[in-house]
Amino acid sequence: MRTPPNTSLLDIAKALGTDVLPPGPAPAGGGLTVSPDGPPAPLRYFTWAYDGDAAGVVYAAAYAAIATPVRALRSSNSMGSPGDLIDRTAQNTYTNSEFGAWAALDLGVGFPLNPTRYSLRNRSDGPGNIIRSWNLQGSTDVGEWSVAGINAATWTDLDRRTNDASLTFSDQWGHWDVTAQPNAYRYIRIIMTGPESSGNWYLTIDEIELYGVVTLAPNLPSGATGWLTDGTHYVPYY
Ligand SMILES: [Ca+2]
Repeated sequence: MRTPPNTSLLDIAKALGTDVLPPGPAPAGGGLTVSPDGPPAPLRYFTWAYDGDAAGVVYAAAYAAIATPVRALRSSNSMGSPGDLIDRTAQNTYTNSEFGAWAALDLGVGFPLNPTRYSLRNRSDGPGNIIRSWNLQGSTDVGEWSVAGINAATWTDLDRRTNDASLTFSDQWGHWDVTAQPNAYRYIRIIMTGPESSGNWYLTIDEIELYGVVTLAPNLPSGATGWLTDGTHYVPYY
């Protein structure tokens, strides 16, 4: 499915009955062409410019079609849906109040990210229940894209924040540097490690954005049938 830049991706995702963003560009059209070879430069840099910018991996996947589609999932959904995390639209969205509530992203096959910084946005209508203690984690072995599959995977802590009061009002963005020396991960999640500002365990993050270095596979990722390029970016297609 080819998505016009100003189309609401969340609407499309919901129309499809999924929180998976629509697939990337088709081989023809949109200024993208098929490359018979692999990417000439294996490293792709996503560098933070400002909170809510267009420079991160999630934005690139959703709007610029220079990354693989991103999937989102949460430990539960009390208000809203996991797609709220990646649609660049302000919502009042949150999980149930539960110990270790989490929100996870799948960056797709052949697109592992070595994260260096991340941004989170607080929900709308959120003077309370603001995240205070969490870990940013990475995984490479999620077997099934489900709550059970994510709970069963191996997760490595990449950044730990405790009683961090950076976020204080509705729709506010914040950003943090990854403090660990990370490897490259296909799966990234935010998991609560302490109660939010109201003493409960609602995860009230409304957006996640990721920055760092992607190392493209030297060969076509499993399942990919070719490479697309616009002259500056390469992405596998399926
Ligand atoms: Ca949102």
